[in-house]
Amino acid sequence: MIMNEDVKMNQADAMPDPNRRKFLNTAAFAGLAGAGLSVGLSACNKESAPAAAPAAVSAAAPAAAHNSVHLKPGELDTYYGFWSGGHTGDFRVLGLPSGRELHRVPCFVPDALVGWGVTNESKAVMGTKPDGSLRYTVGDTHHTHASYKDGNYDGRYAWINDKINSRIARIRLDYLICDKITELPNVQGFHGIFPDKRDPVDPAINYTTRVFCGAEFHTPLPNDGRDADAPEQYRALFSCIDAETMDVRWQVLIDGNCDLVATSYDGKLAASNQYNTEGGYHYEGMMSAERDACIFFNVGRIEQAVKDGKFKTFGTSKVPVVDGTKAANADPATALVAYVSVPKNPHGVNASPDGKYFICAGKLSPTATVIELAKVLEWFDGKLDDLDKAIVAEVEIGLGPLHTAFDGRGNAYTTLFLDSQIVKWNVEAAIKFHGGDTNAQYVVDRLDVHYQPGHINASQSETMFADGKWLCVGCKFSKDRFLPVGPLHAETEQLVDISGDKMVLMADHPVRPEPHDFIIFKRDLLQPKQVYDINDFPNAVKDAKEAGVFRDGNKVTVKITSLAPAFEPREFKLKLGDEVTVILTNLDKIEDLTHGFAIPKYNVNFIVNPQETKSVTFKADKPGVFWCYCTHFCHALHLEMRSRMIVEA
Ligand code: CUK
Ligand code: CUA
Ligand code: CA
Repeated sequence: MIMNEDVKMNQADAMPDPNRRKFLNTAAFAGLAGAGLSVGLSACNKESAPAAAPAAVSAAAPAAAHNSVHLKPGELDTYYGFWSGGHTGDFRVLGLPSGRELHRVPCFVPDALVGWGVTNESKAVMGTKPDGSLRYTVGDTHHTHASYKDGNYDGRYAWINDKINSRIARIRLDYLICDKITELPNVQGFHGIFPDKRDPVDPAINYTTRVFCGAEFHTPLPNDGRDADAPEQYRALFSCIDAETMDVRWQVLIDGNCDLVATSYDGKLAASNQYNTEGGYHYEGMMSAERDACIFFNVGRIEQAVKDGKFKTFGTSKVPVVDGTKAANADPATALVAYVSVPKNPHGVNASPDGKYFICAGKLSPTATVIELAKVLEWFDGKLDDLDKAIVAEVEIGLGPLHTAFDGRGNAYTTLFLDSQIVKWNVEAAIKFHGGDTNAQYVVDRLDVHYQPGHINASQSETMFADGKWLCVGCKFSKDRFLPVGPLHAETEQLVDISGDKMVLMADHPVRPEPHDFIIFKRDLLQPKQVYDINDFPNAVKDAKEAGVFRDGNKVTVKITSLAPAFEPREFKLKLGDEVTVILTNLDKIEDLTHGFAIPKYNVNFIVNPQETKSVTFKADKPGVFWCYCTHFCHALHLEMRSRMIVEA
């Protein structure tokens, strides 16, 4: 707990502009949100319900008694964070509480450091056109989540979405590399993603075997140019991916759209919030209804329907698609999906760590909706007459609620985009208030953040072991928080100590736009390997004696090894017009001993980590001498580490 005197003093120091909230709210309504949004929100300009209003705003300054974010030199972080990179199409690894970025794993977009999109191996993962060039070179990652076992992370895999081209990438957590990418058929705007936590039927499978993917944009199905102006043909698909093979197992045809995705701890339900149940083409149409929905998928029933052959397919895709439209799912006894109503354009659906609730944030409504999973299952069992009775709370929490995290002590933390705040609220108290107990004070605390927060997450929040220590919030606008660097501002990732009653803002970190979602978990849940196994690479050059030039007509394979400070061979000859494949194995076995391999004028650069093998293929179309050189500082003779490539005219 902070002493009151400290709060006053530090608050004065830390908040130079006491009027910024007024500025932000005005700006948010006039500029960020647009006129239409302020109409949608007019109801919540009035003072909200008594319980929602009174909590004082937390101090914005750190106090010595709280968890320190300052690590001594050489000291290691206690948590890992996995962050989505946004436009850079990558996956980032942070250490917390320091906030230091430790690693980037390229997935959807080429990366010059590791040679992602340059090497044959990475191109095979990314996907190529018939001419061998990359199918896509842009990406937009939003959500990343990791595989589970017994309700906690098991350190096997993480997944991340690419919204632009509807791709899902898997990251192997033993080496922190992307090893598979799948493109979802008949999907545009693949947004929400979440792994399951156990099998709905087989109790022995208490770990992740599926990943669910939501389609945010509705399109004509099939989308082949026929039905652009036929709104009744527009639908979205919810997809299930096999966690091991990364094949698409099945899809569900739904009304409306998907946004974020959540899964239950018992494996029986997956859900997605829906903001465009109207099927609008433009934002006015997408916000015309007072309520939208959270759609629940009954995983066991869907898979039985697929087994029973009750599906169709679209276009050239062979993936079975079951019918999840409202019309086909009115009868609970046979329903595959259930549409629970949620106020206007919800954003975010998050599973509470006690396994009982999913929470949808209102976005255009100042509310959070708490849905009890046991009641949704009762509806499927024919024991609940009205599906909306699964809503156990719908309470006002503030303006523009988006995403929610948990502390494992019964509290939820929701970002308020328009208010530029985090609101901490107690879920059981909210349920009591909703049930008629107007004395139930569900809002516990509020904290100003800087500014316009989107995603939020807390340490272990997405597991059964939420520990209520740290919370991070991704703020979409940094405004005055950092030195100006031109028109493009950094975003602000802020770290908050949530171990006490009051939230305490501990640190600001600039981040290149635009990351969205992230998870935070204890460091002992991840045990990455630091040296590859040479036998994992079928094309490895296992000994310097195997190195050399191997010619078959004009197809040439150059086998190279690296062992600091030399490549083997030290030089090799090619003929103009040769089709060349360079295979490079790094024979160094020492941790951290990485070499690079660049060929001037040939657009080649990649690295090989200890015991790793990579290859590149190119045409020898420029005669001359080219110094292939090591790009990764490895040795006192790093600059001398070269091999001479001679292309004879
Ligand atoms: S969305 Cu980014 S703030 Cu793509 Cu997860 Cu909500
Ligand atoms: Cu090898 Cu630098
Ligand atoms: Ca809507």
